[in-house]
Amino acid sequence: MSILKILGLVFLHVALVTPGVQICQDPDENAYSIITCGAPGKDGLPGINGINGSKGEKGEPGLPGTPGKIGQTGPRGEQGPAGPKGEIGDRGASGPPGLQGISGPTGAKGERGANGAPGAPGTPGVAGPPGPKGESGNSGPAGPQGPKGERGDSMAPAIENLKLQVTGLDRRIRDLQSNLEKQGKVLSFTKGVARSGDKIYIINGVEATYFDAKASCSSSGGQLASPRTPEENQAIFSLRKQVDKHAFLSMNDMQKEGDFRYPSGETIIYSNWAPGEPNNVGGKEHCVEMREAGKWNDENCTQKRLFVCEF
Ligand SMILES: [Ca+2]
Ligand SMILES: [Ca+2]
Repeated sequence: MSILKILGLVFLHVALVTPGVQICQDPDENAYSIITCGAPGKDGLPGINGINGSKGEKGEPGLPGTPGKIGQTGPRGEQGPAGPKGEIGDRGASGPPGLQGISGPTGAKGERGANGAPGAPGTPGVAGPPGPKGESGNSGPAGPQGPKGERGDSMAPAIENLKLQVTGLDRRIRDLQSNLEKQGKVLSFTKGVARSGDKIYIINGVEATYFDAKASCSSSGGQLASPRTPEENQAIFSLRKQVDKHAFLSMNDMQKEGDFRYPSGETIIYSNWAPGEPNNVGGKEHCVEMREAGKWNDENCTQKRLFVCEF
């Protein structure tokens, strides 16, 4: 028999001995219902608190609470890494013009410009020294007879005539002295002499640059040889042949390339160029030398050459 049945029987027995209590059979024979039949009893004393039940399961999360107050500003953090490069912005408007720059370095020298227009005539130069006395001209026709003069001193005309003769002789002596000095210079210079017509050509055997040769001839009263005919060229060549050295002549094309002129500025009227000359080698040949067989070559003026003076 189970404990529940024993307790049921005890409880039934108590009920039966208690007035006003009726026991009713329940269809379930293992159960009994007690029904109070008499007057209701008084409330009993409160029972002792029961033992705490087992802990229930965790309930659902409650609703979010209200936001708290904003806290104080924290200390500044360290600078983060540089961000990615941004896109190129739009081109800005043109700025104001800059200040003028400083002058650049001086450029290279330009080429020589064209010749300018001829200038106005210059003032006349100082008159040169008197030239040599000319030859006496032919006597002119006799003039008309003059009026008869007064009677004078019989010796006076003779004395006056003598004075004139002395003056003339004095002038001739000075001319002769000048010619002697000139010939002395020429003779000191001479190593060879040649003639053609009224021209005299002389060499002294010395070699010099064109410029020194020109100055040497001028100091002796002459100039560098300037042959104007085949005969004159041949006379000069006879001197050149004696020393077998190339000889400077006077002509040059210093003013204009290829335009050979005499020292007077006159364009040459005769030439005897060697084949292929003048060729202006290196752009530096502006003087003329006489070579073998009397042929001409344009040569650098700074070369040293025999030179021929012309008187
Ligand atoms: Ca030349
Ligand atoms: Ca040449």
